[in-house]
This record gives sequence, C-alpha cells and structure tokens, in this order.
Amino acid sequence: ATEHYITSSAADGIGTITLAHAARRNALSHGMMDAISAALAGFQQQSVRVVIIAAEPGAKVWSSGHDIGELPVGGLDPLRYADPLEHTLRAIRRFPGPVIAKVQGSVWGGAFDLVLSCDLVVADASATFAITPVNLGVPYNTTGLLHFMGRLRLNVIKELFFTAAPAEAAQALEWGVINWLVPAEEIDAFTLDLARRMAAKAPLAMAVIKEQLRVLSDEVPIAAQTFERLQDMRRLVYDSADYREGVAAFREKRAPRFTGR
Ligand code: KGJ
Ligand code: KGJ
Repeated sequence: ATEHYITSSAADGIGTITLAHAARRNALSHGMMDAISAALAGFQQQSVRVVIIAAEPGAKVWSSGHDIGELPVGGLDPLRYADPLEHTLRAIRRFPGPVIAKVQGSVWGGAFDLVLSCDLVVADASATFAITPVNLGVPYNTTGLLHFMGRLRLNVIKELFFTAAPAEAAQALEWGVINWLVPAEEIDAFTLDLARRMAAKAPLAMAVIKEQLRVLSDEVPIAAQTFERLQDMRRLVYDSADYREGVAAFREKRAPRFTGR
C-alpha cells in the first residue's frame, strides 16, 4: 500500500516528523510506526541533534492512539514487546538526542505513552491527554505503566487510567506532562528556538546523559516470578469476553457492554 503516514525533514541539525494521516486521526498503525522508526533511523544517519514530533497544523486530533483495527483478538497479547508501537517508543527513548513532542489537539491511549516517551513536551491550550485501556478492556503493558510512573504521581496516573477522561492542557501542565504551555501563535517559533538551543550543545555528553536517565528510570528490578504473575494476570484480561466486546464496540461505533468476564 502507498499510504502516506508522515512527512519528515531535517535542517540545521533539527529533524521534524509531522504526523499526516488525518483519515485515521494519526492512529499509531503498523505503517505509521514503521514510518516514524525509519525517519528516526534516517535522522541518526544524518547526525540530526534534536527531533520535533508534531501533527499537521490545525489537526484537532494529535493522535488517536493504537490502531484499534490492528488490536489482535483471539488470545494474543495486544501490547507485546515486538508490537510496532513498542518498537517506536524504544526508538524515541534511545534516539541519541532530545526528542520534543509539539502537541496541539487531542492525544489518546498509546499516543499518550508516545508523548511521555519524548524527552520534552511543548503544547498549546488545545492539547488534551487521555489514557484509555479501560474503554476497550485492554490490559496495559508493564513497560507502559513504568513510562507513566517515570513522569507522574501515582494518584494522577490512577485518575488518568481509571477515568480514561482527557486531561486539559492546564491540568497536564500542573501534573508535569507538559514542560511548556505556550500560546498557539507562538508554539512553532518557541519549539524551534528550544530545539536550536539544545542542538548547539555538546552532542556526546547530551546522548550519554539521556541514556543514563533512560536506564536509571526504566530498569526496575522485579523477580522473574513477579513478572510472570503480572503477565498471567494480563492474559486473563486479553482472553476475556470484555476485551473482545471493547474492540468490537469500537468497530461497530457503539458503547461497549462490559460484564467483568
Ligand atoms: N484506531 C483505528 N481507527 C481509528 C482510531 C484508532 N485509534 N481512531 C479513529 N479511527 C478511525 C475511525 O474509526 C474513523 O474511521 C476515522 O478514523 C475517523 O474517526 O469511520 P472511518 O472513517 O472508517 P472519527 O471517530 O470519525 O473521528 P472524530 O469524530 O474526529 O473523533 C476522533 C477521536 C480520536 C475522538 C475518535 O476517533 C476516537 O475516540 N478514537 C479512539 C481513541 C482511543 O480510544 N484511542 C486509544 C486506543 N487505545 C490505545 O492506544 C491503547 C494502547 N490502549 O491500551 O487502549
Ligand atoms: N571555573 C574556572 N574559572 C572560572 C569559572 C569556573 N567555573 N567561572 C568563572 N571563572 C573565572 C573566569 O574565567 C574569570 O577568570 C573569572 O573567574 C571571572 O569570571 O578571566 P579571569 O579573571 O582569569 P567572569 O566570567 O569574568 O565573571 P562574570 O562575568 O561575573 O560571569 C560569572 C559567570 C559565573 C556567569 C561566568 O564566569 C561563567 O559562565 N562561568 C562558568 C559557569 C558554568 O558553566 N559552571 C559550570 C561548570 N561545570 C560544572 O560545574 C559541571 C559539574 N559540569 O558537569 O558541567
């Protein structure tokens, strides 16, 4: 297929990825994820120092999150290590320079995880953030929870996950999701200036500090048994009738009827 997912460009050490799949509201499909991962790999080849990930100007939805049409039903873990979305999150986290999310419009589900995987977040007042696995009956992955725990307080994480309600930009600023909340008419210039200032700094020191912070915040040691217990608990969820119902209800554009089974 020749679907067009993103545009990307690089100049003066700054790479920009623009999500450009409006028909699916920038859903994080396999195709979209491969495009972002390839753009990041290309930037690394070109010695890009700082990356900006944005949506197209005027987009009401920054990204609608995991492509729900690609969520597997029939006993498969929907958020595996090898999932294309997980691969892209790792590519962002391991990119050897700062990645800035420039957020205008609504951010849903896995796209919230993607935003938190960026190093800094600049947003305007149109930005909202929702994490929605309980709308679909998806057992969120442990790595993903750790991404939220690396940035937010437990009571905030719980409110976000348990309500699945979009948090407004001002709230997201207070909660620490956003570094800078700026007026819409200033966000492009502001973000570019921030990127330029970082792009002028020593790249090797920057890359190593980013990697040190990633390792220190990601690597939470737990016993093998404990991890396997969590995986078994998650399996009960993605094997459930409720998970199939949640995915079917989205496809059929109706409210899900959950039973707890
Ligand atoms: N995946 C697949 N297709 C999607 C998605 C998605 N996430 N979001 C939207 N689409 C499709 C719709 O099915 C429509 O298809 C089209 O994009 C426009 O959407 O009917 P079609 O044209 O064939 P829609 O809903 O008509 O657009 P809007 O009215 O502008 O609403 C935008 C919304 C983003 C509010 C809405 O599409 C929506 O609620 N999408 C789902 C948001 C969501 O819950 N995402 C989280 C997915 N879950 C996760 O990421 C994870 C990891 N999780 O654990 O749950
Ligand atoms: N180390 C050695 N000499 C210094 C330092 C320093 N950190 N800071 C100032 N000096 C010396 C200057 O070279 C001048 O020497 C004199 O002190 C007065 O400084 O020309 P000389 O008289 O022989 P200056 O720059 O004329 O004073 P001000 O104009 O008042 O400016 C003060 C500033 C603090 C803004 C400026 O000196 C400056 O930017 N200093 C460096 C600040 C800095 O980046 N420090 C962080 C160093 N790195 C670290 O601590 C670490 C651990 N690190 O990982 O990077």
